[in-house]
Amino acid sequence: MSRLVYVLNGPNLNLLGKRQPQIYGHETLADVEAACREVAAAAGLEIRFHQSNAEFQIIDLIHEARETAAGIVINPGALTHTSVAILDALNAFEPPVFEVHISNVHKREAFRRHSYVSLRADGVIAGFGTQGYELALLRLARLLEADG
Ligand code: CA2
Repeated sequence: MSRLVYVLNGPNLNLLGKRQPQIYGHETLADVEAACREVAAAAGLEIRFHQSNAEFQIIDLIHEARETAAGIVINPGALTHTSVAILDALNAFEPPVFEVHISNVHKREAFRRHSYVSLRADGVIAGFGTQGYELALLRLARLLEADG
């Protein structure tokens, strides 16, 4: 049984730790990747960690995940609020999908409260900072254990 999890990050998340630390904190995306790798290794998961500013690349990665992955953790960035195409790609992916937002999107502008991805996600984490990625990976590991 696959223990491979795709951790996908959308537009502008490459700027993490470099701008707007009051909203997104001081950790860089490289820090997030390192923390995810540590949690994944301890939980017996393998991860593929990606960031792209291009919607089509995220869709291609979701398609790639369909072949091999046991789950997806995705922070689609602003595409959360706009992308029916990412929703459609996730709808074609059967294993669990967890949506992560570093900030509490419900405490911000009204347009951030709507997520196309939440129509597919099995769970949503928002406002837990970059720790949200780690929590989503732990949940996936638990679900995979239960599956045997
Ligand atoms: O809170 C989140 O994780 C978001 O997905 C981040 C997106 C935003 O559009 C969503 O509404 C909520 C923005 C990602 C941009 O990240 C930056 C990080 C540092 C500096 C500038 C942008």
